[in-house]
Amino acid sequence: MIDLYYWTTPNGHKVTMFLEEAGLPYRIIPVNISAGDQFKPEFLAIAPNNRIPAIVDHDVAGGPVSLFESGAILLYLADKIGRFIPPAAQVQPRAEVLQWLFWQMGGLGPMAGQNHHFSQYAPEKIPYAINRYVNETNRLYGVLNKRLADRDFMAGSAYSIADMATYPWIVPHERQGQKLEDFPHLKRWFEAVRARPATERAYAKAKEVNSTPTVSAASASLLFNQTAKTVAAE
Ligand SMILES: N[C@@H](CCC(=O)N[C@@H](CS)C(=O)NCC(=O)O)C(=O)O
Repeated sequence: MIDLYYWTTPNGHKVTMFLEEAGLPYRIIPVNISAGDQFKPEFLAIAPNNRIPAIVDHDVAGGPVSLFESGAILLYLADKIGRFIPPAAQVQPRAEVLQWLFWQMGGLGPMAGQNHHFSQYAPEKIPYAINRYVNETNRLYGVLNKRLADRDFMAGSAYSIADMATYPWIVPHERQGQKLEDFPHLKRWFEAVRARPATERAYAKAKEVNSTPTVSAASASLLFNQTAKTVAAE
């Protein structure tokens, strides 16, 4: 059994998408980041960065194993079951998955996250910041669109953890100031991933856990005023 520390945000969806694809048994432990659950000592013991998702895998000899960071979790789980990433012996096919997984982790996720922040949540509308992140998101959509022009999925013909990492960050494309019509190959891929039964189950599960927006007037100060003091040892 895998314990998934989860909230209903893009980085959380990545892991439910994987677990639903894989058919691995798991238990969701909601970490309501709007209410401050991410600062509870029992969560910080597993996820010292006070961010979801995190997992504890009890089904390991000598375990349990605990992990935070969605990219690390996807890679660990894919290697665990030998699916959604080729094995190390297939050097180039595995590298295709890794580079696009890390492209999402280091590029699309952080840039789209700042896009959401400055376009929607910042109390001050700062045109420079909004343009910077909307444009950077647009550039990344263009890179992905080009990549998908001649292959079904990001790493090639097989659905992989790179696709699972990326899809939840394309779901809010309207909030990111992007039009999927401008990116026909990305749109085709997006619709194909959306139609996968495991994706549908993952998003249905999210609705069971929480149906309210994570960022509200009440939660904004908790989410957007964090410093080292917030996570300092007691
Ligand atoms: N790089 C991290 C980012 C995780 C992350 O930003 N999680 C957000 C939700 S999508 C969170 O837990 N936020 C809580 C907070 O800001 O206190 C990952 O991919 O796991």
